[in-house]
Amino acid sequence: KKQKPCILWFTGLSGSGKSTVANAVENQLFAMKKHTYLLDGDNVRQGLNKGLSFSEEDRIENIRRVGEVANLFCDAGLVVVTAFISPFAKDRQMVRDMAMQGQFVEVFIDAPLEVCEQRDPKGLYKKARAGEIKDFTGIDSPYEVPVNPELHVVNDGISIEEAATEVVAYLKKNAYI
Ligand code: GGZ
Repeated sequence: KKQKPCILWFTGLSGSGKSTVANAVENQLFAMKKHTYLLDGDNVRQGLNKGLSFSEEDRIENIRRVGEVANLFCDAGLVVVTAFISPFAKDRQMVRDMAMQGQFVEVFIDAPLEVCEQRDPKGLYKKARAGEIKDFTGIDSPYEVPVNPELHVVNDGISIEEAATEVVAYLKKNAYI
């Protein structure tokens, strides 16, 4: 069966598991011989979006460009997976509006701030608390919780594989794959 291209737009706090779950989703899809492309805040900000800060204005531009690139890959027929905090509801709406009807799947990777802060894989929350990083999402910059995401994954107390399986199940159920 042919796959139907879509953009799997992951949103969530730093440390919520977006990138990890996105990677696991990609691996599961690869095993099913589906063609995917992953865009991740971590690497996109070192290349395409090098020079953009975490000010509100630059975050908007970060998300806008990613939305455009995601559309290109989607046009090429891929299941595009993006992993950006994308903290502002209006910016998520912007990329949704940029996508073709029915091709945008918003996936809220939901882990409580306390949990993310405890994980703190890169020590960024610690630095933000100490005032060494400013405008840090969840600390002194807002995260607007998605109101109507296509998929809400509570990534607290479940394994990465389980979280990824929820996403893949959604894609199957809705005939994307
Ligand atoms: C949020 C920041 C910040 C600030 C650096 N606020 O957990 P990480 O480290 O690996 O992922 C985070 C990444 C966020 O980039 P995004 O492009 O996803 O953000 S946005 O969608 O809001 O544009 C975090 C790191 O960059 N990081 N400074 N101030 N996250």
